[in-house]
Amino acid sequence: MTETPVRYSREGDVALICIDNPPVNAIGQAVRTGLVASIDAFAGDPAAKIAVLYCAGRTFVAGADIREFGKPPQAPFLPDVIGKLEALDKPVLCVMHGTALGGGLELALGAHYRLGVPGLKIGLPETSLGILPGAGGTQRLPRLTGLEAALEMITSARHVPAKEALALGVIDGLADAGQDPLTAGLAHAHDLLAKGAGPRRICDMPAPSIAPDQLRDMRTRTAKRFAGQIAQLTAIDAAVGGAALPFRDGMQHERALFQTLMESPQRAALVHAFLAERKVAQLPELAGIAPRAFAQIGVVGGGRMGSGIAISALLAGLDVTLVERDAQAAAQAHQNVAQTLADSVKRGKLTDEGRARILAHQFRAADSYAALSDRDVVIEAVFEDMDIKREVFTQLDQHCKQGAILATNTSYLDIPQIAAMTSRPADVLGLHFFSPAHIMRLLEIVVPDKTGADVVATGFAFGKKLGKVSVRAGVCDGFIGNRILQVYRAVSDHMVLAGASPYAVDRAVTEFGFPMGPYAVQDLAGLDIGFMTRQRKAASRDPREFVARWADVMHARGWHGRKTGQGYYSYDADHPKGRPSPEVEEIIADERRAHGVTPREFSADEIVARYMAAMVNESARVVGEGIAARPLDVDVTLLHGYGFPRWRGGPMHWADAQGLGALLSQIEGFAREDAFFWQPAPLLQQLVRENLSFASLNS
Ligand code: 3H9
Repeated sequence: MTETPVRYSREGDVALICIDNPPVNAIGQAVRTGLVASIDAFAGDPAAKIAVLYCAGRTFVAGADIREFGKPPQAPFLPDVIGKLEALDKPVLCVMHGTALGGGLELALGAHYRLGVPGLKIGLPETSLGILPGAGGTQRLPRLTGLEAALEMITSARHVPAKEALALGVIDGLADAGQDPLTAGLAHAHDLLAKGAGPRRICDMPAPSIAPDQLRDMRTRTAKRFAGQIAQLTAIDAAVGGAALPFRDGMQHERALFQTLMESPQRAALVHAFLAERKVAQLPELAGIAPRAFAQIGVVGGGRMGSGIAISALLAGLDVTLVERDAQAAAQAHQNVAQTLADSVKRGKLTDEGRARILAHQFRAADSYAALSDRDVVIEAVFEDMDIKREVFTQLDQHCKQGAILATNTSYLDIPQIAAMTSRPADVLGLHFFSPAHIMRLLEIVVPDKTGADVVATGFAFGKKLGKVSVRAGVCDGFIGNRILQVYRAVSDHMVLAGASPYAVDRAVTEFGFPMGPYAVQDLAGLDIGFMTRQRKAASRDPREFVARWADVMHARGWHGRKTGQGYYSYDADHPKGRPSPEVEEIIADERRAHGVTPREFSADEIVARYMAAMVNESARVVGEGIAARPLDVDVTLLHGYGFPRWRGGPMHWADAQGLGALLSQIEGFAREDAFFWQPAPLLQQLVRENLSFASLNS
């Protein structure tokens, strides 16, 4: 018999079917083949009265093998394998531990009994990959839980904890704490045999129904929550349509819709996003490099950013000392952290006991750098001013132990210059968090030339511990994300100067899938931030660069965005999200007149075309210059820090899908109007010449 990742054995009258396919027991073709062989072996084994299906390793099956998606499907197909399991005339007990997701849960639903090991989470997260549960999940789960609960699980893609799974009837019981799947499975199988339990097939259970009003509401809510995406509504169609049909026909209905989604660009984009998020931390330079210890964390600065970083580390179980400039500021920082932890309790992210434990044992705020002398990693999060940074890093150099990593959270200052202020530049790097730091998942790990590889490895290990998606970035103004942002903001200003209103730009961009447009985002961040950036760059700016003076006029009037009630939008109690401001349009019109511009119309398509072309072109520069290691690093940065719609995969994935040749021609067309702004990125030109895609640079 050929070796497969599925083992069949027997203990007395209990057959054991064990899937052993690390790391997450994903069901690929070899597992499907192994399952068929084991099912046949069980069926033909007269001594086996019941089978226990379980997994080795850290988790039950985490789903179908995502890496097979987009390739020609190979038999045996998962729905058939599961159908074969369910059709057995001897009972099958499935024991799940870790995460039973997607095809994993669908496999379990084909078994006749289901037992969870405490700590188990179940879910059908396929819609988050742009597909639907395609191995019976939309047909079997509703028969157990009713349509409403099943559709909530399927459309939200959430991981459901064991107790809830039990309450929903998806599992029949929970093993004792500490029992492994095999021991628990054997004990439960003997109980079932003693009770004379036979096969109990979900396919034989009656199909549920849903009231038309309820269905309509659910579709409306889902369409709003997942605007632009197709998988969630299609999954509803599969479940509801299937429930009205005999089981076999329902399965075919599900299969047909599954295949349509499998072919969709959204599936390709979402799977790219999933795999890219995991690949960002896999850098050849870090292979085999052990990180340093990082249990003791120091933070300098207790403002919004510093306290957010501290909370992020505290929630990950690390010990944090935060230093502020004096006792009063330290007390304030302590209060900020305590308040945010209390909010985390309210949001269900932390228990009250957890909050009390953190404050009693894991966290302290001090007013002296000496308090940082035992810290493994210290992150500076003070005001963005080189003189202040100099003061901080000189102090850190004096007080921190040898081997401590000194990190700056700067978003644009020159990190090599900061490193040079210390006697240990190899221990310095950038850890650029995004605000609010305990919520936003992106972490740019900015690596100057002199930084040690083990320091970078520690940055990644630290980011992972905090639950961040960490992306390596090289040194330049804005690193990866803010550098690209500056360019797509600039192109928006170009369009506004030429006649588009800021509101039309925001509308087109949100219709494309961003949660907010560039002007609404500036209002949220504060127009004073943009003003300071313009000031900072004034001296080094190329005179050919267009700078929107209307923004200075607005700033001078004290219109600093949401916090002042007026920015690009006007905010009041009736319009908390803002309404267009005729005065802003007038200020912009003045500037058009000053430039002698006759305003012209911009369609939403043209706005998006220019916005995306500028973003992709700058992204290509960022990769070409080695600021981002690969195109996928840009994609992950924009997805996690800048609201790029996940179902479009990120700018580089999106560009590949459009065709790089077409994009380059478009940029060359724009360059005929403005050759300075629209200089095609050399990497983009090269890829087009060589008929290659950005994806070709990802491996
Ligand atoms: C499906 O089931 C379709 C069916 O309905 C219908 C079929 C007909 N496949 O995330 P981690 C890899 S769709 C292949 O870092 P964690 C992952 O890439 C599927 N590989 O660990 C990584 O590889 P590497 C529905 C997979 O502990 C390694 O495993 N299921 C798969 O942080 C470790 O992963 C899902 O959507 C897979 N399905 O989280 C669940 N899953 O080391 C997707 C993981 O080379 N998976 N890998 O980078 C997850 O959500 C998380 O991986 C999980 C573990 C929570 C399981």
